[in-house]
Amino acid sequence: MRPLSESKNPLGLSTHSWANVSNFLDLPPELTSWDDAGVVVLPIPYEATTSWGTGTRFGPGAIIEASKYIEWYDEELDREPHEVGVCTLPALDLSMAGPEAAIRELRALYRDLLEVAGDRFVIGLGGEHSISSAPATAWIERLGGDVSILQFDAHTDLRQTYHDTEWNHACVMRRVLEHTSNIVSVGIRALTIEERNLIRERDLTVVFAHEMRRADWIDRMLEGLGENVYITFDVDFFDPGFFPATGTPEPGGGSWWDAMDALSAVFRERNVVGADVVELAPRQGQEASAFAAAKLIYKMIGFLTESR
Ligand SMILES: [Mn+2]
Repeated sequence: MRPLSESKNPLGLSTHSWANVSNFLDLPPELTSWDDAGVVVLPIPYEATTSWGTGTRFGPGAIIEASKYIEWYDEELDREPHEVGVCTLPALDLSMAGPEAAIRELRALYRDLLEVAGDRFVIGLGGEHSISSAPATAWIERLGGDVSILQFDAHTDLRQTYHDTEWNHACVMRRVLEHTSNIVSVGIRALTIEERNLIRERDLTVVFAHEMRRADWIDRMLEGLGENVYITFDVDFFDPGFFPATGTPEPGGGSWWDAMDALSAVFRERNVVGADVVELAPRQGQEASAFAAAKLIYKMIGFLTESR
């Protein structure tokens, strides 16, 4: 483990290992300090269990690189959301002693991080989807279960085990389901019959991708959500024609504007407490995907600043 300098480690989280990255949006120093930032970006370049395409460990770096080219002015919101201040933490280097050890380490880190973060909005950058159980369970614990987990995804990820581990990315929502059945999933178009039965048994809200062609799908999503919401956004929610650079692409996904409409509604109508964006697997010739992921995060920051 590499020791951190004082300035790179404002949290006292020195038992974790980190690597340096540049700042999301390439902001000037007065907008990136921990003390003044309203948003915290945590790069988690973790990848151990991807199914098909690998490379999600390069996701955070590609998102931060692409974010340097985003215009700070948002014409839809008619404001400059970057002024909220964004502190990008050093990238987290999780244990390589197997997926369970890594995710347990991340859960402990999130518990500590949310403690010191206070009102700051923490956005985790994956990495593979298995990381999302850490912030989700940290928020469930913190709010005594009073939080809905909103999942944008092609896959339900409700398998008990996959490839001999419960900590596979295909099992992430099953691990969350051990702590809450307050889960709303949007964009789903790949699941097993066992997962379908579990959704019925546990009465989970799912807006399947084919149902997003109906006018009321955002209302259905909102109806399933309580007041507090944590968002986990797997980029394979998007149609691979628009967003090809991901670990497990599925046809028939949501559009950019589907995501914008759903996100602006949830930030407007609910209290969003935190988010993660996972499963970007950067590939040569598909650089637009990293730009889309970076812009997606900036739009979330914009909707957040408008809602507060
Ligand atoms: Mn997925």
